[in-house]
Amino acid sequence: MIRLHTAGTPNGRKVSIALEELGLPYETRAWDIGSDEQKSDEFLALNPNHKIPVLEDDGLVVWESGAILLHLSEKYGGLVPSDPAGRMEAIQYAFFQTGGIGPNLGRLAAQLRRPEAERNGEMVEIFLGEVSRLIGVLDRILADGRPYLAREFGIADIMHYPWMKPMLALKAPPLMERKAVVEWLERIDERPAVQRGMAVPA
Ligand SMILES: N[C@@H](CCC(=O)N[C@@H](CS)C(=O)NCC(=O)O)C(=O)O
Repeated sequence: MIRLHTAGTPNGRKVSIALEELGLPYETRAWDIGSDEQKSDEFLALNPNHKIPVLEDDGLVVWESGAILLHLSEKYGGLVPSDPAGRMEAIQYAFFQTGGIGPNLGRLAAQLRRPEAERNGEMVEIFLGEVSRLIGVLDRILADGRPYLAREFGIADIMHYPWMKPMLALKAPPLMERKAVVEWLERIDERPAVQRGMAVPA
């Protein structure tokens, strides 16, 4: 039995997309992170770092989205290239996302959600600058014509997509000027399993 502990956020949706892509049956438990439900004793027993996503899989508890996607790939097969170099490339992009686009876009979005008068202008400038730089890095990588980051669709793309999809929907300027990134996101957009994963939790 697979149970996904999640919320309607990009990190949670990485895992629902992976589960949908792999065609695995799973149960969803949605936590209200707006009311700090993830800081309850019940949640802390699953993840002492009080963050979704958490995956329970036949008694094994895994937290951190990158680790969860690797677990799913290793146990069920798929989403990571089978050759050693391709596998390492996919893992490299997963780490790149959790240390790059994830925290920087997350902090930028947290600033932009505040009323303008309450924003910290210096923080907005720092996070926006880093997000723009990271999108430029992805653009240079994708400009060689590869369809997906680790060439085959998989965890490298899934780690990034739910974070960058809102920027695509908003036609955010630092993204729209990066043609290869926009085309890559549009390619991922078309996948039915991605669309189903993005609708979790219902
Ligand atoms: N590095 C973690 C980040 C997880 C994360 O930041 N989750 C957010 C929601 S997207 C959360 O649960 N925040 C609640 C909190 O920080 O208390 C991962 O990739 O799984």
